[in-house]
Amino acid sequence: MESLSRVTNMEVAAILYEVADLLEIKGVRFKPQAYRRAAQAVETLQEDIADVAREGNLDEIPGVGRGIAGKIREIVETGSLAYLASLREELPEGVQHLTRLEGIGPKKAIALSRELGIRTVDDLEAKALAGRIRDLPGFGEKTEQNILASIRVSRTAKERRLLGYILPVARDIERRLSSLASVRQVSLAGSIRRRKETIGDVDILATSTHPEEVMEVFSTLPGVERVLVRGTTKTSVVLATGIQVDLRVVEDEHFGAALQYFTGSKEHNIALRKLAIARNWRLNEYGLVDLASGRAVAGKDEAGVYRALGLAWIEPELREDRGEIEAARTGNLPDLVGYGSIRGDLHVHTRWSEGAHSIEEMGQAAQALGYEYIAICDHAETLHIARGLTPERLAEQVREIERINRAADGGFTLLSGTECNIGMDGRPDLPDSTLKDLDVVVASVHSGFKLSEGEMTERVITAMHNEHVDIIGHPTGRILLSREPYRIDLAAVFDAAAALGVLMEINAFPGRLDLSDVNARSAREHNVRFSLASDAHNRENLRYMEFGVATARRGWLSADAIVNTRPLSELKRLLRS
Ligand code: DGT
Ligand code: CA
Ligand code: CA
Ligand code: ZN
Repeated sequence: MESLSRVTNMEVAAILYEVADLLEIKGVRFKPQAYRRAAQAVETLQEDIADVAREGNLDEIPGVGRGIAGKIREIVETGSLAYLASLREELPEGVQHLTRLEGIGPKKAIALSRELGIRTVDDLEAKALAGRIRDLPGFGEKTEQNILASIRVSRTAKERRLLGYILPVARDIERRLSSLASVRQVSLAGSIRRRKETIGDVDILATSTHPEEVMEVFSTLPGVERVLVRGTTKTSVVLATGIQVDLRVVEDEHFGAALQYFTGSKEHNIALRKLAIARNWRLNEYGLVDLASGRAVAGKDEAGVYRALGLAWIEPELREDRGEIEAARTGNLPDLVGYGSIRGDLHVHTRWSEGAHSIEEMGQAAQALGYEYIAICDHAETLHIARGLTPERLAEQVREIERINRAADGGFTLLSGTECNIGMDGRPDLPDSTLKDLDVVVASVHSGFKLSEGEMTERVITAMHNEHVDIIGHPTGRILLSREPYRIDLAAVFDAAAALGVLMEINAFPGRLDLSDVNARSAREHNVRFSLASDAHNRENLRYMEFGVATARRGWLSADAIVNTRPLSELKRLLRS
């Protein structure tokens, strides 16, 4: 067992992110991006950062240069970073809490801190409610209202975490528990098993011959900061990252019923219990019992519970009481796209714009995942913050892609592409003469989020009328836990997409998942087809595809609705020429 004091990848990443934030607040150029890229790489690293440090291989992590490698070594060895402490001292206290709010940049944060002595979000809220913000130079009443709105969004953010960041942590705990000799069965349950986009707490279920031993191991796992409840049937802990994990140890004969119950959702369970009551049965976490005879009808395995109620087994991703029970009763459950059904990634970035790796490196990593193709979609010129490509640079990139494809031994293809920006007038920020030579054109909104619904809808539909545009990237622009989607008439967009043969992206980046599950399902009802994409910024990010598949499954999608489940030849026919 490893020692408790070991820093986790997420803790290291958190320190690097804070350094990036503080440098940005100070107005330092380039360094914030370097720290953020390193943080992202550490966060998504497969290996344990402490091991990598011990082996002296830190600067082999993509995106981590010599300087930052030294900083990481210090964090791993001492648990903290002197550089961060000195940055914190230079800036007015609390500024970095304020800049986390959408719409508050460094200048505003420093003004709020210096002029009004605001140190915390709570204090900011109190002063905004008291009307004290509006009189500061450069603020005004509208800004005051926007600040209150941002605080409301960030409040819900505090309580939930992104699936993409929690699932690896949960799987790690699951693996450690299942390696114990006394443990017979282990499964994730709750929202994380349903692959909901955000997670309140992690639920895990196990059966064991020695529950006390399991609970002892669980409550002393690396990363556990506090034990909230300690019993032989339920133990709850809080990890250093603030995530709560509940472990329940149940009897083998109840495992299926407990798994069903603790997977939820609550709404799904309530609907299921109604079916039981109609048969004069009782359904709870111990099983399904016939009240007349007292006989147990089911409980050992989960499928048995559904079977007894006259239902086909329902995939956890569907258990939201959105029609899945009726579908299971009538044999109409969808044939969901599988996690292994994706043949390629249709939107990734490279070093040519804001990514961390070369085209070859992204290609090799994609091939290692078993993909047949990958589309290189770097940003175009107007997206300066992402070092977008001019038409000339893009033409150069296309030639480079062709060169690599020619040199390859076949079986894997790099597709040329772009993630161009949709201008305020709905035009892509690359000329048609450039777009026509690309295999894949993703067009996304990256600015001007404040348009009216009508204007935004027209803007995006105008972009779809450009015959070279294949895919609308992250179609609602939301950032989970931080930015609301922009206003847009999705039904109109979906109708246009179906008519024009434009694909809607399901962007799998953990903070996006855009289209969402619900929107994807609605798009499918409008006969839209989809592109699933990781939007990877480095090779490790390619693994985010899993969360896009989860979103598609929660949106009831089958493989046939998703173009990148098709082999390359078919894919090419499904893209607009
Ligand atoms: P979360 O943690 O907010 O992301 O969402 P869940 O779904 O994981 O909710 P959680 O952790 O409170 O409870 C786990 C499961 O236990 C939940 O999905 C269904 C079941 N459950 C919890 N409370 C109730 C309840 O009051 N009634 C019923 N029928 N089921 C419940
Ligand atoms: Ca939960
Ligand atoms: Ca729970
Ligand atoms: Zn984008």
